[in-house]
Amino acid sequence: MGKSVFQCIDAHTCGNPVRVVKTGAPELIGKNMSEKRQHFLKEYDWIRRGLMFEPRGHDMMSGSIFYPPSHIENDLGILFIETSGCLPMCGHGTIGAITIAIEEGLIVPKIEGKIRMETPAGLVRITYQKTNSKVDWVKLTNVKSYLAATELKIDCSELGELLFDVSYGGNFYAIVDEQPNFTGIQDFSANALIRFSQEIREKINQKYQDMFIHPKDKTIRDVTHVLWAGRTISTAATARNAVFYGDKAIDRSPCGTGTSARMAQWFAKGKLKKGDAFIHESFIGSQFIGRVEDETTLVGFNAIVPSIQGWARIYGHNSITIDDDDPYAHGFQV
Ligand code: PYC
Repeated sequence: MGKSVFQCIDAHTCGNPVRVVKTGAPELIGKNMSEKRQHFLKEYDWIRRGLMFEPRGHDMMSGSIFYPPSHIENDLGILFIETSGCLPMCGHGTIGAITIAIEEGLIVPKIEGKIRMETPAGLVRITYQKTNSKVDWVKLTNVKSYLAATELKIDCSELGELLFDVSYGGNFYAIVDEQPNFTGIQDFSANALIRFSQEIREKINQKYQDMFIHPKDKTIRDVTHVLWAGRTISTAATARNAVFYGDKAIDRSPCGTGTSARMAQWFAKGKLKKGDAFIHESFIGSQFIGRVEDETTLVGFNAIVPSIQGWARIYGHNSITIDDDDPYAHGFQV
């Protein structure tokens, strides 16, 4: 491979990193972003590892690459790269990537203030507000989200038996609500939540093997994220979470796909109605505004169309080299 140089723009969405690869990414083959995601994973995963893992990245690192859309009516396609792999959909990644794309002039939307974006999980519609050259906020209307299973049980060696639900919001989430063996995220450190998550995610995917597969795209499967609930910090917030992803990450943002999954769970349980605002607070206290935009169905499941609104700030322009003469060219994890 020799030496490859990637021009990147770094930002954070409500505290969680977003690294957009502006130049240096490969062309991908496929009819849609789901097929292009498979091509990338097969041939170019070294780019993801090099840009996301240490020493060029870190446990929370997350990024994206823009591609031309497959359909003329859409503005762009996006590939999400992350420490865990290539996510089908990423909410904080979308908010950060769109903020970068607009502020840096990387895309020119067909209609000012509106973007149609192809993701591996499906079409995401976006609106944003700009003041002078700055994007104030980005709102995404996400893919159909649904509650897939409720009141499942798993054993956690430190906490004991836990009840959890599984909900889809662009990724499959195990959602652990407050219960006798888990009193809420306010009572635990990030390191403890990471430890519990690593153990239960593996056990869930063993015990409930082949149970969580997207009804329309079999490449989207298994519980990849764990959402732990807890007491809010702000009285204005509806709920708070700590979302575990990758191998050692707790999302610093309220997590867009996690918020979508959470709203689908609440909607199915009658705790949220169409049109209700759902202010979701992250582990560090940053907030997204979620909303149930519509009720729908997804191959036999009752589903919702959720929206998420949040903000991002650009903090760096980076020229990153991945050179085969570097023993850590393709990154490492400890
Ligand atoms: O915002 O959807 C999200 C997300 C997924 C993993 C980290 N953040």
